[in-house]
Amino acid sequence: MEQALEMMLQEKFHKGIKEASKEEIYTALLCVTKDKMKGMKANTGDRKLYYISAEFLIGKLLSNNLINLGLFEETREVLKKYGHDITEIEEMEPEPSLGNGGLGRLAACFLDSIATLGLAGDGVGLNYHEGLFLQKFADHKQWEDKNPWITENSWLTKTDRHFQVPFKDFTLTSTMYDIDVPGYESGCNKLHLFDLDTVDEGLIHDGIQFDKTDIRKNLTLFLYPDDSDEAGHLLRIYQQYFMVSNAAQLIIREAEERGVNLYHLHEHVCIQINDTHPTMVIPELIRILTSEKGFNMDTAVDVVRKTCAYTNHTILAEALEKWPVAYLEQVVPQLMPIIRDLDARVRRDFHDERVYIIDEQNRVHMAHIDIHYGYAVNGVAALHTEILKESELKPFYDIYPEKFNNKTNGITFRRWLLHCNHRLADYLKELIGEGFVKDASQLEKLLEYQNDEKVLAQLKEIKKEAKIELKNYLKMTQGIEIDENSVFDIQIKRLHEYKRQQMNALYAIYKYKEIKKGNLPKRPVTMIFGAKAAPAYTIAKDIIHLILCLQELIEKDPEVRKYLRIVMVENYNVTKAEKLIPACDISEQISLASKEASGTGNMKFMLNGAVTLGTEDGANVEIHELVGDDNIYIFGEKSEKVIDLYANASYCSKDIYENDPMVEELVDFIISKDLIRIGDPVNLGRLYKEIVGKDWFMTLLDVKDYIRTKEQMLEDYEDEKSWAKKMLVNIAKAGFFSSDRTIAEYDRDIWHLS
Ligand code: 26Q
Repeated sequence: MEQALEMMLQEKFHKGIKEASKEEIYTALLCVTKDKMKGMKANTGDRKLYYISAEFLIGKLLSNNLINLGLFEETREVLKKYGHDITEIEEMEPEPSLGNGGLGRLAACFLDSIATLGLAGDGVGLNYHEGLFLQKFADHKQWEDKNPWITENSWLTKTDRHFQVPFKDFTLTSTMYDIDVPGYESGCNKLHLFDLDTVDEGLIHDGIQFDKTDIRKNLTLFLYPDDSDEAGHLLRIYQQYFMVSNAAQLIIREAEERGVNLYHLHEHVCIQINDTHPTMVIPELIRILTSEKGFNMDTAVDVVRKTCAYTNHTILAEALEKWPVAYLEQVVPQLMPIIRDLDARVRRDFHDERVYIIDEQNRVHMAHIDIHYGYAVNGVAALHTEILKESELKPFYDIYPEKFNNKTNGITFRRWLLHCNHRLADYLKELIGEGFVKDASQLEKLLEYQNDEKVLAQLKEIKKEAKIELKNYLKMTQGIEIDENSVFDIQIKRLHEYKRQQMNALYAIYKYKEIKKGNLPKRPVTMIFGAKAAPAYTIAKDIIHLILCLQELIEKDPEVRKYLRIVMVENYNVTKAEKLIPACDISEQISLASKEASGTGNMKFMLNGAVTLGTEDGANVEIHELVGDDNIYIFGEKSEKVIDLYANASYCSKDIYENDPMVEELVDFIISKDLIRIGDPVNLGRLYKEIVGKDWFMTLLDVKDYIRTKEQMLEDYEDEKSWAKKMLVNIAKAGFFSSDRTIAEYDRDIWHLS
């Protein structure tokens, strides 16, 4: 590495390692690493997977690529020798923000595990120039700005693959960019990101505003542009079709290059559809096979059905995509005859309007296309899959029980342990050997040490060091100084009412009032939030406003801030997650039971020795089963009860508010003089009204049990040894949540690549 780096620096900047700036070293390391990956062998196999996703939240790549190439330690030492610190070099890399949250990060973890298991599988998505917006706080509110990440030297490699993508009024020529995906001690795969040469950042003004109708210039500017209006919806359809038409053409081209007989495509190709966003790949493939490759419709449908599999990530009705026929006619009229034909087949075979593709309001149900015309449907955690089978998708499960299966999500331990928590990873290697890196189940060897006081003390020490590092980072980035001896209680995830950040805010109000009354906690608590709200999601932004107002109220109150702090981290992203997660004591996983399909942050926290405070929702259920009652804090109503409340429309937040003085006092504080003095009465008033009058995600149902349980947790934290044992058990049992396990299951049950 030393020689390669030295040569690259000379070539690019005429400098040696010692004199080069951090930026120059970063750039040179990027180029050296790219060269090394070029020389790697590609994973190959008879059947190749294409994982199509509108999001790939890959995070910074330098360190992870070095780890997977087995070059990280050596590089760190070389840099150290010349007086550079690799963590400072890492900071130079811009984070590609090609995702919103869980679904995009899952796709990135999957790419890492697919490559690591030596499977032939590439990602296919879009090269958004600005990705997701950059979040800024001012006036205690979220503001959005553009977030450019593509610099002259980046991980992208421009290829000479181009395809023609036909829309109603014009045809666009695409360009394919590739990012290498090296496996850990294994071969290399690719992430293919399609783009348009004509896209123009100059279209953007006033934050993230732009002309939504100029498709040639805007198509790949942003991830999910504001979809609050019709032009936004149409642009989303343009993006989706551009993505899948390129994918379909690439898949067929590569199959032909491999000499595959297209009538046997399914034996050599498998397509995973990540949520419904890439669903149009099904009619697009059928269109190409019938109009260009001489297939008749029956055969095309049959081959495509044996090729495609679908993953569902949500049961929120409002997140299930249903496109008006009129929109599709306006953007991709060539698909409509095919979609109508697919619908007619369903109507012929099943006399149940709940499973039709086109409903009586003339909307196309994208998930219905996936389920009828794919060969597998999976949920992302055991509870989620059961809910799909028993309620949300029951009519489909009754027709195709054999298609449904569960694949509990996972995370890559390379990023979420080896990279983000070197101290813990090194200590684990010392204790139980390196085997766990490739076989995560070996983490259970740690259980032998659960009563070993030295080991328990060392785990606490590692946590303390991570807390100090986070403290320094927050001081540097946000000018806020927190206390490493306080309990770090962290909720980081997209802002959504179902995730119930507002319930956590009500806890903050509770604690604030207790401290004011003189009921002082034994140890200070630092509540940390990180969350972006969709730009058009008004209530989500109001919740951010509440949290920022509470933060300010407490910061200005010398009496309270000794015992309670709130920090809302600005522009939460993968890079920040990597700093927050190792430092966490209490992992907040408090969604309304039945609403969080899985969650993956919950897994990252447990792997890094945090204890979960959560509802019986998503993968929390499986975490609970693995660690047992003593090592997790569960509260709140169960999913059956919640589903029942929705079915009977029998939840009434106002009843709880009016009949419980404690709840009333907490909610009233949102519009108290203390907060209105700091914040905006419009935002706070609207949020107050929402919680009292609607509370669709039932905050008030669980808030008291939540407060009680968190208080218990804080008390238990004081028993140092028993808390450290909980940390140890959580780490030891996290092996199940390795995405290597998840991917091995996808391969065994769905993909059959190996
Ligand atoms: C749909 C229609 C129109 C516009 C946008 C969308 C849209 C965009 C993004 C719908 C859903 C998403 C993202 C969903 C997501 O991130 N789901 C999460 O997936 C994780 C991985 O499976 C789970 O762990 C989380 O529980 C789930 O919320």
